[in-house]
Amino acid sequence: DSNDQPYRTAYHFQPPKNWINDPNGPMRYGGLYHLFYQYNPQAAVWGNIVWGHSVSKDLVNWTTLDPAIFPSQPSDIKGCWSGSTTLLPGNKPAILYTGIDSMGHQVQNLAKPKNLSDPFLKEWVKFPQNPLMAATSDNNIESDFRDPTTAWLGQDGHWRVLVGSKRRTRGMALLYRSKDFVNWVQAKHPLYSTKDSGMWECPDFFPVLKNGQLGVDTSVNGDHVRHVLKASMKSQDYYMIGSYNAAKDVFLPDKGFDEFVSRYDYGKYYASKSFFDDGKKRRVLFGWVDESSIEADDIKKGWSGIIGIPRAMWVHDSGKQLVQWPVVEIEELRTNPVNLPPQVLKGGQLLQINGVTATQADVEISFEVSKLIEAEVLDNWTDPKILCSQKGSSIKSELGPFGLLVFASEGLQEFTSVFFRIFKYQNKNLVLLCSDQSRSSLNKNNDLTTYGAFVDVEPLHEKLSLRTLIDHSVVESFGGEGRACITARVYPTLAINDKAQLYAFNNGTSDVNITRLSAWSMKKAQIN
Ligand code: DQQ
Repeated sequence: DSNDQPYRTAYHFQPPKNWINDPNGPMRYGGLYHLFYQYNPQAAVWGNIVWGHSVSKDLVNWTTLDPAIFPSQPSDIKGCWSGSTTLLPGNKPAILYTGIDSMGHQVQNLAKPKNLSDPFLKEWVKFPQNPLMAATSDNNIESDFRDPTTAWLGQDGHWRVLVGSKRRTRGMALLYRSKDFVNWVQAKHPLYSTKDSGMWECPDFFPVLKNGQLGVDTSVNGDHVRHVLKASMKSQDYYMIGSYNAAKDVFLPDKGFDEFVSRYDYGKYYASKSFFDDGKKRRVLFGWVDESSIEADDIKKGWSGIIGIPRAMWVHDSGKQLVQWPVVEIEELRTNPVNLPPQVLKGGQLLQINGVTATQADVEISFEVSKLIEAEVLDNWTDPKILCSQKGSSIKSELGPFGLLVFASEGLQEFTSVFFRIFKYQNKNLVLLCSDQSRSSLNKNNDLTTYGAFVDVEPLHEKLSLRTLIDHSVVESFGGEGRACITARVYPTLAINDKAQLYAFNNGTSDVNITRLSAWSMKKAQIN
């Protein structure tokens, strides 16, 4: 009940209890969405890892089934770690996953459904020949050879798959090829590697259309697509956009993408995985959103880890970045709309948004600024996260901060602020989006780190839009129509249940216009 569990999410996915981390092998099969995830059946902390399994008709409501993959062979007896599904010809799913063998080594294993006519795919049969890939002496056999991707089919009829690894400090995606999905041979060169990036966890590699928002199957290649390479490292999911040279089997990042700089999300979001949804013809992304609380508190509440709202993902018209947006289905949960008329938000003004359930809401707000001459000048490029922590929501400038105060307690002892600030940098306008957790809870044991990202919008010609999904302990924000995403976890002690309040605020000295403010309470999804 929500009084004992004020932080439990109402529409972000989580199993009934215990620990989860990475989403694994998402796919659509027989009209159902399948989501697997790293799961500890015994406790709210990492350990005893199996593949938890849940299914959904709409990516919103989920039914949890028994774990699909759990230790049972010498090749996975110490754990069933991350991996992916591939749909083989004839629409036959296959799971490639990392097993921890009896020696503690990381190896790659194959499993297939026992009964293809069961839409729930409850039972999975492991290949007796497992493991199908073991590290060679080159790779860091013991600790760094894991997380196979969805495989793709080349023109030559051979499958390719990536496995995350590193050589000394160089992170890389190792490439393997197979004719029959059983016998895999390592290619001489990795698909791609970068120096000093460390181990690449959970790589993902897939095509995106150059134009438009639709997705394509993972095996598609040609002039009409770009390729995205994503790797998880240093607690963050980085990506590059580039092209896949199928003849040489290498990835070539576009100009400006020669290093891992761009991120799916600039908050807490890790080990994500995408899949092609052949129902709605889109690419959908799932990501793990870890807790920001201490382990003792996770044990007390009996669970840890959630999955971010599934996001449709495509390339922005500029070609320079990806755009992510919550799948449309989530809007079915919207209820009791509150629409405020366009209005001026004065410098220093706090505008309460009444009539929505402030702990369980979807808010869309757009701002327009007229006097950009007043933007603060930034002399040196600074990491946006550092800029956001130096200039929190209470530090005034001429233009901003302005945005939303969520999970605000009466009297504002607690609040989380998601806001914009505009700078002038090298004579251009630079828009910063921040998610400031520093005042989110009186319980200072929580990780209260502030997050920040630049949003590639031109505030003179475009609205500054922000959509924030609020869900008890989640603040999942999409700035600039999905051009910058920041997810945060917060654990207010006062601003819980019906005590939480929601505001729009402008802490700058100049007025800004709110051109749109729509908010909805969100119904509880049927999860579990
Ligand atoms: N989590 C899994 C690994 C992966 C890591 C283990 C990423 O396979 O590299 O639970 O969070």
